[in-house]
Amino acid sequence: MKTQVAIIGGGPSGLLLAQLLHSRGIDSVVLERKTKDYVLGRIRAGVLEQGLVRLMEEAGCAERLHAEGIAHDGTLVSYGDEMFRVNFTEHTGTPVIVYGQTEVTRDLYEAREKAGGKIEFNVESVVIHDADSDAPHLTYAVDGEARRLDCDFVAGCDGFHGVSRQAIPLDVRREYEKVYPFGWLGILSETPPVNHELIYANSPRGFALCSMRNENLSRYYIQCSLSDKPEDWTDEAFWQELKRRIPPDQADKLVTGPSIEKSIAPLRSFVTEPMRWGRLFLCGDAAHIVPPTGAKGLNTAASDVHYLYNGLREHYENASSEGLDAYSEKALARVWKAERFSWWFSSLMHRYPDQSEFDLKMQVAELEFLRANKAAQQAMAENYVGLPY
Ligand code: FAS
Ligand code: PHB
Repeated sequence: MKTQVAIIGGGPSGLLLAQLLHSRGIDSVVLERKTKDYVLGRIRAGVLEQGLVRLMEEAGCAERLHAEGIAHDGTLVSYGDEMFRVNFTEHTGTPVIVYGQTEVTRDLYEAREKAGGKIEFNVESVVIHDADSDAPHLTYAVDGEARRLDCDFVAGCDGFHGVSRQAIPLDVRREYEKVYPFGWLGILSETPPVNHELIYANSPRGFALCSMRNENLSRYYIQCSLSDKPEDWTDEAFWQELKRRIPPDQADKLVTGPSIEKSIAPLRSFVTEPMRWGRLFLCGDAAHIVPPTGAKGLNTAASDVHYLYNGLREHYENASSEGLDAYSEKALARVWKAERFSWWFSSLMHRYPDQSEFDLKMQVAELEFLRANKAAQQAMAENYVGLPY
């Protein structure tokens, strides 16, 4: 089989790229390791930057997002018994949109299927060949049948555990990593959100986040030990712990209910440089990971897709390699700013096992400064709603 762009990974990065390319008549094939249901069953991001919303519009997939997405003009930040609000719209003129990654992915799958897009599921043993030549190709297997896909370009959209990053030679690749000494235990419950906006809470017992998917589907997280397993936590134990970590007036109105999903995500900051090797381009989690505190994971994958899509479009429409040649540097410039914000907000809101009394004083001082200082809130708002592409 031959295509113009071979895309490894049928998550949001791969699907969004495929749909954008399709909108310009550029052919692609998506190779996905799992089934569509498995991909849609992963509960992940919940907050979209306007940049991703605009890309979904450009891809012709934003109808349900506009109908069901919830605009948030700000967020609450609590520490101890204190709480204040950071107003995104006041500082940036821009809200964020609360709309689950699952729904983004569902919309993209629906659009690809409607357009007759080529997606192969249950793909195994993907190997990238001759990425640093003018004629790369992939080999892989489906149900034990060996297959080959010849292409002009390869987009590595296969996430942190994919194969694309490994195709960049070790003597070329530079990796940067920070592993956090805790994870996030998250649950999904068919209950009304405790508040109409998100609450990020720094409590003596650890971090908590009150989020949502819609007016009757709530998403909550508490910082947990890396040794914890979801089955260690009953629903009741989770609710009791969450109530201890959020302000009392919020805890009093928290509506609890059975969890319909419960999982633990480890937190790490990770970046691979470069994000290009010959005709292989890494996108999204294949190249970088952020702690979810700043809601930057999915949104930084989107800016990668924006840069790569436009580079490929220029190649095919104007025979220009300018966008592709600038891809890695341009994507990384924004990736590192997302890494910084996610690290900063994680450092501000979590309790670390080795924190000294002085460290705790620094956290409170930073929170007090953020609470009182307009410039500090402006900086947080600009990063949270999304820096320019
Ligand atoms: P993805 O990992 O989503 O998709 C990669 C796809 O490639 C997967 O479908 C995988 O099956 C496939 N694949 C892998 N190897 C392959 C191979 N060899 N061959 C073919 N296919 C292969 N971000 C937030 O903003 N907020 C959050 O709360 C949040 N929570 C998260 C929780 C968890 C547990 C994880 C892992 C991530 C979370 N993220 C969160 C980040 C997440 O949203 C990612 O940024 C987003 O999924 C990135 O999308 P992709 O780059 O498409 O990678
Ligand atoms: C979510 O709703 O899953 C979510 C929201 C904001 C974050 C992280 C996760 O920072």
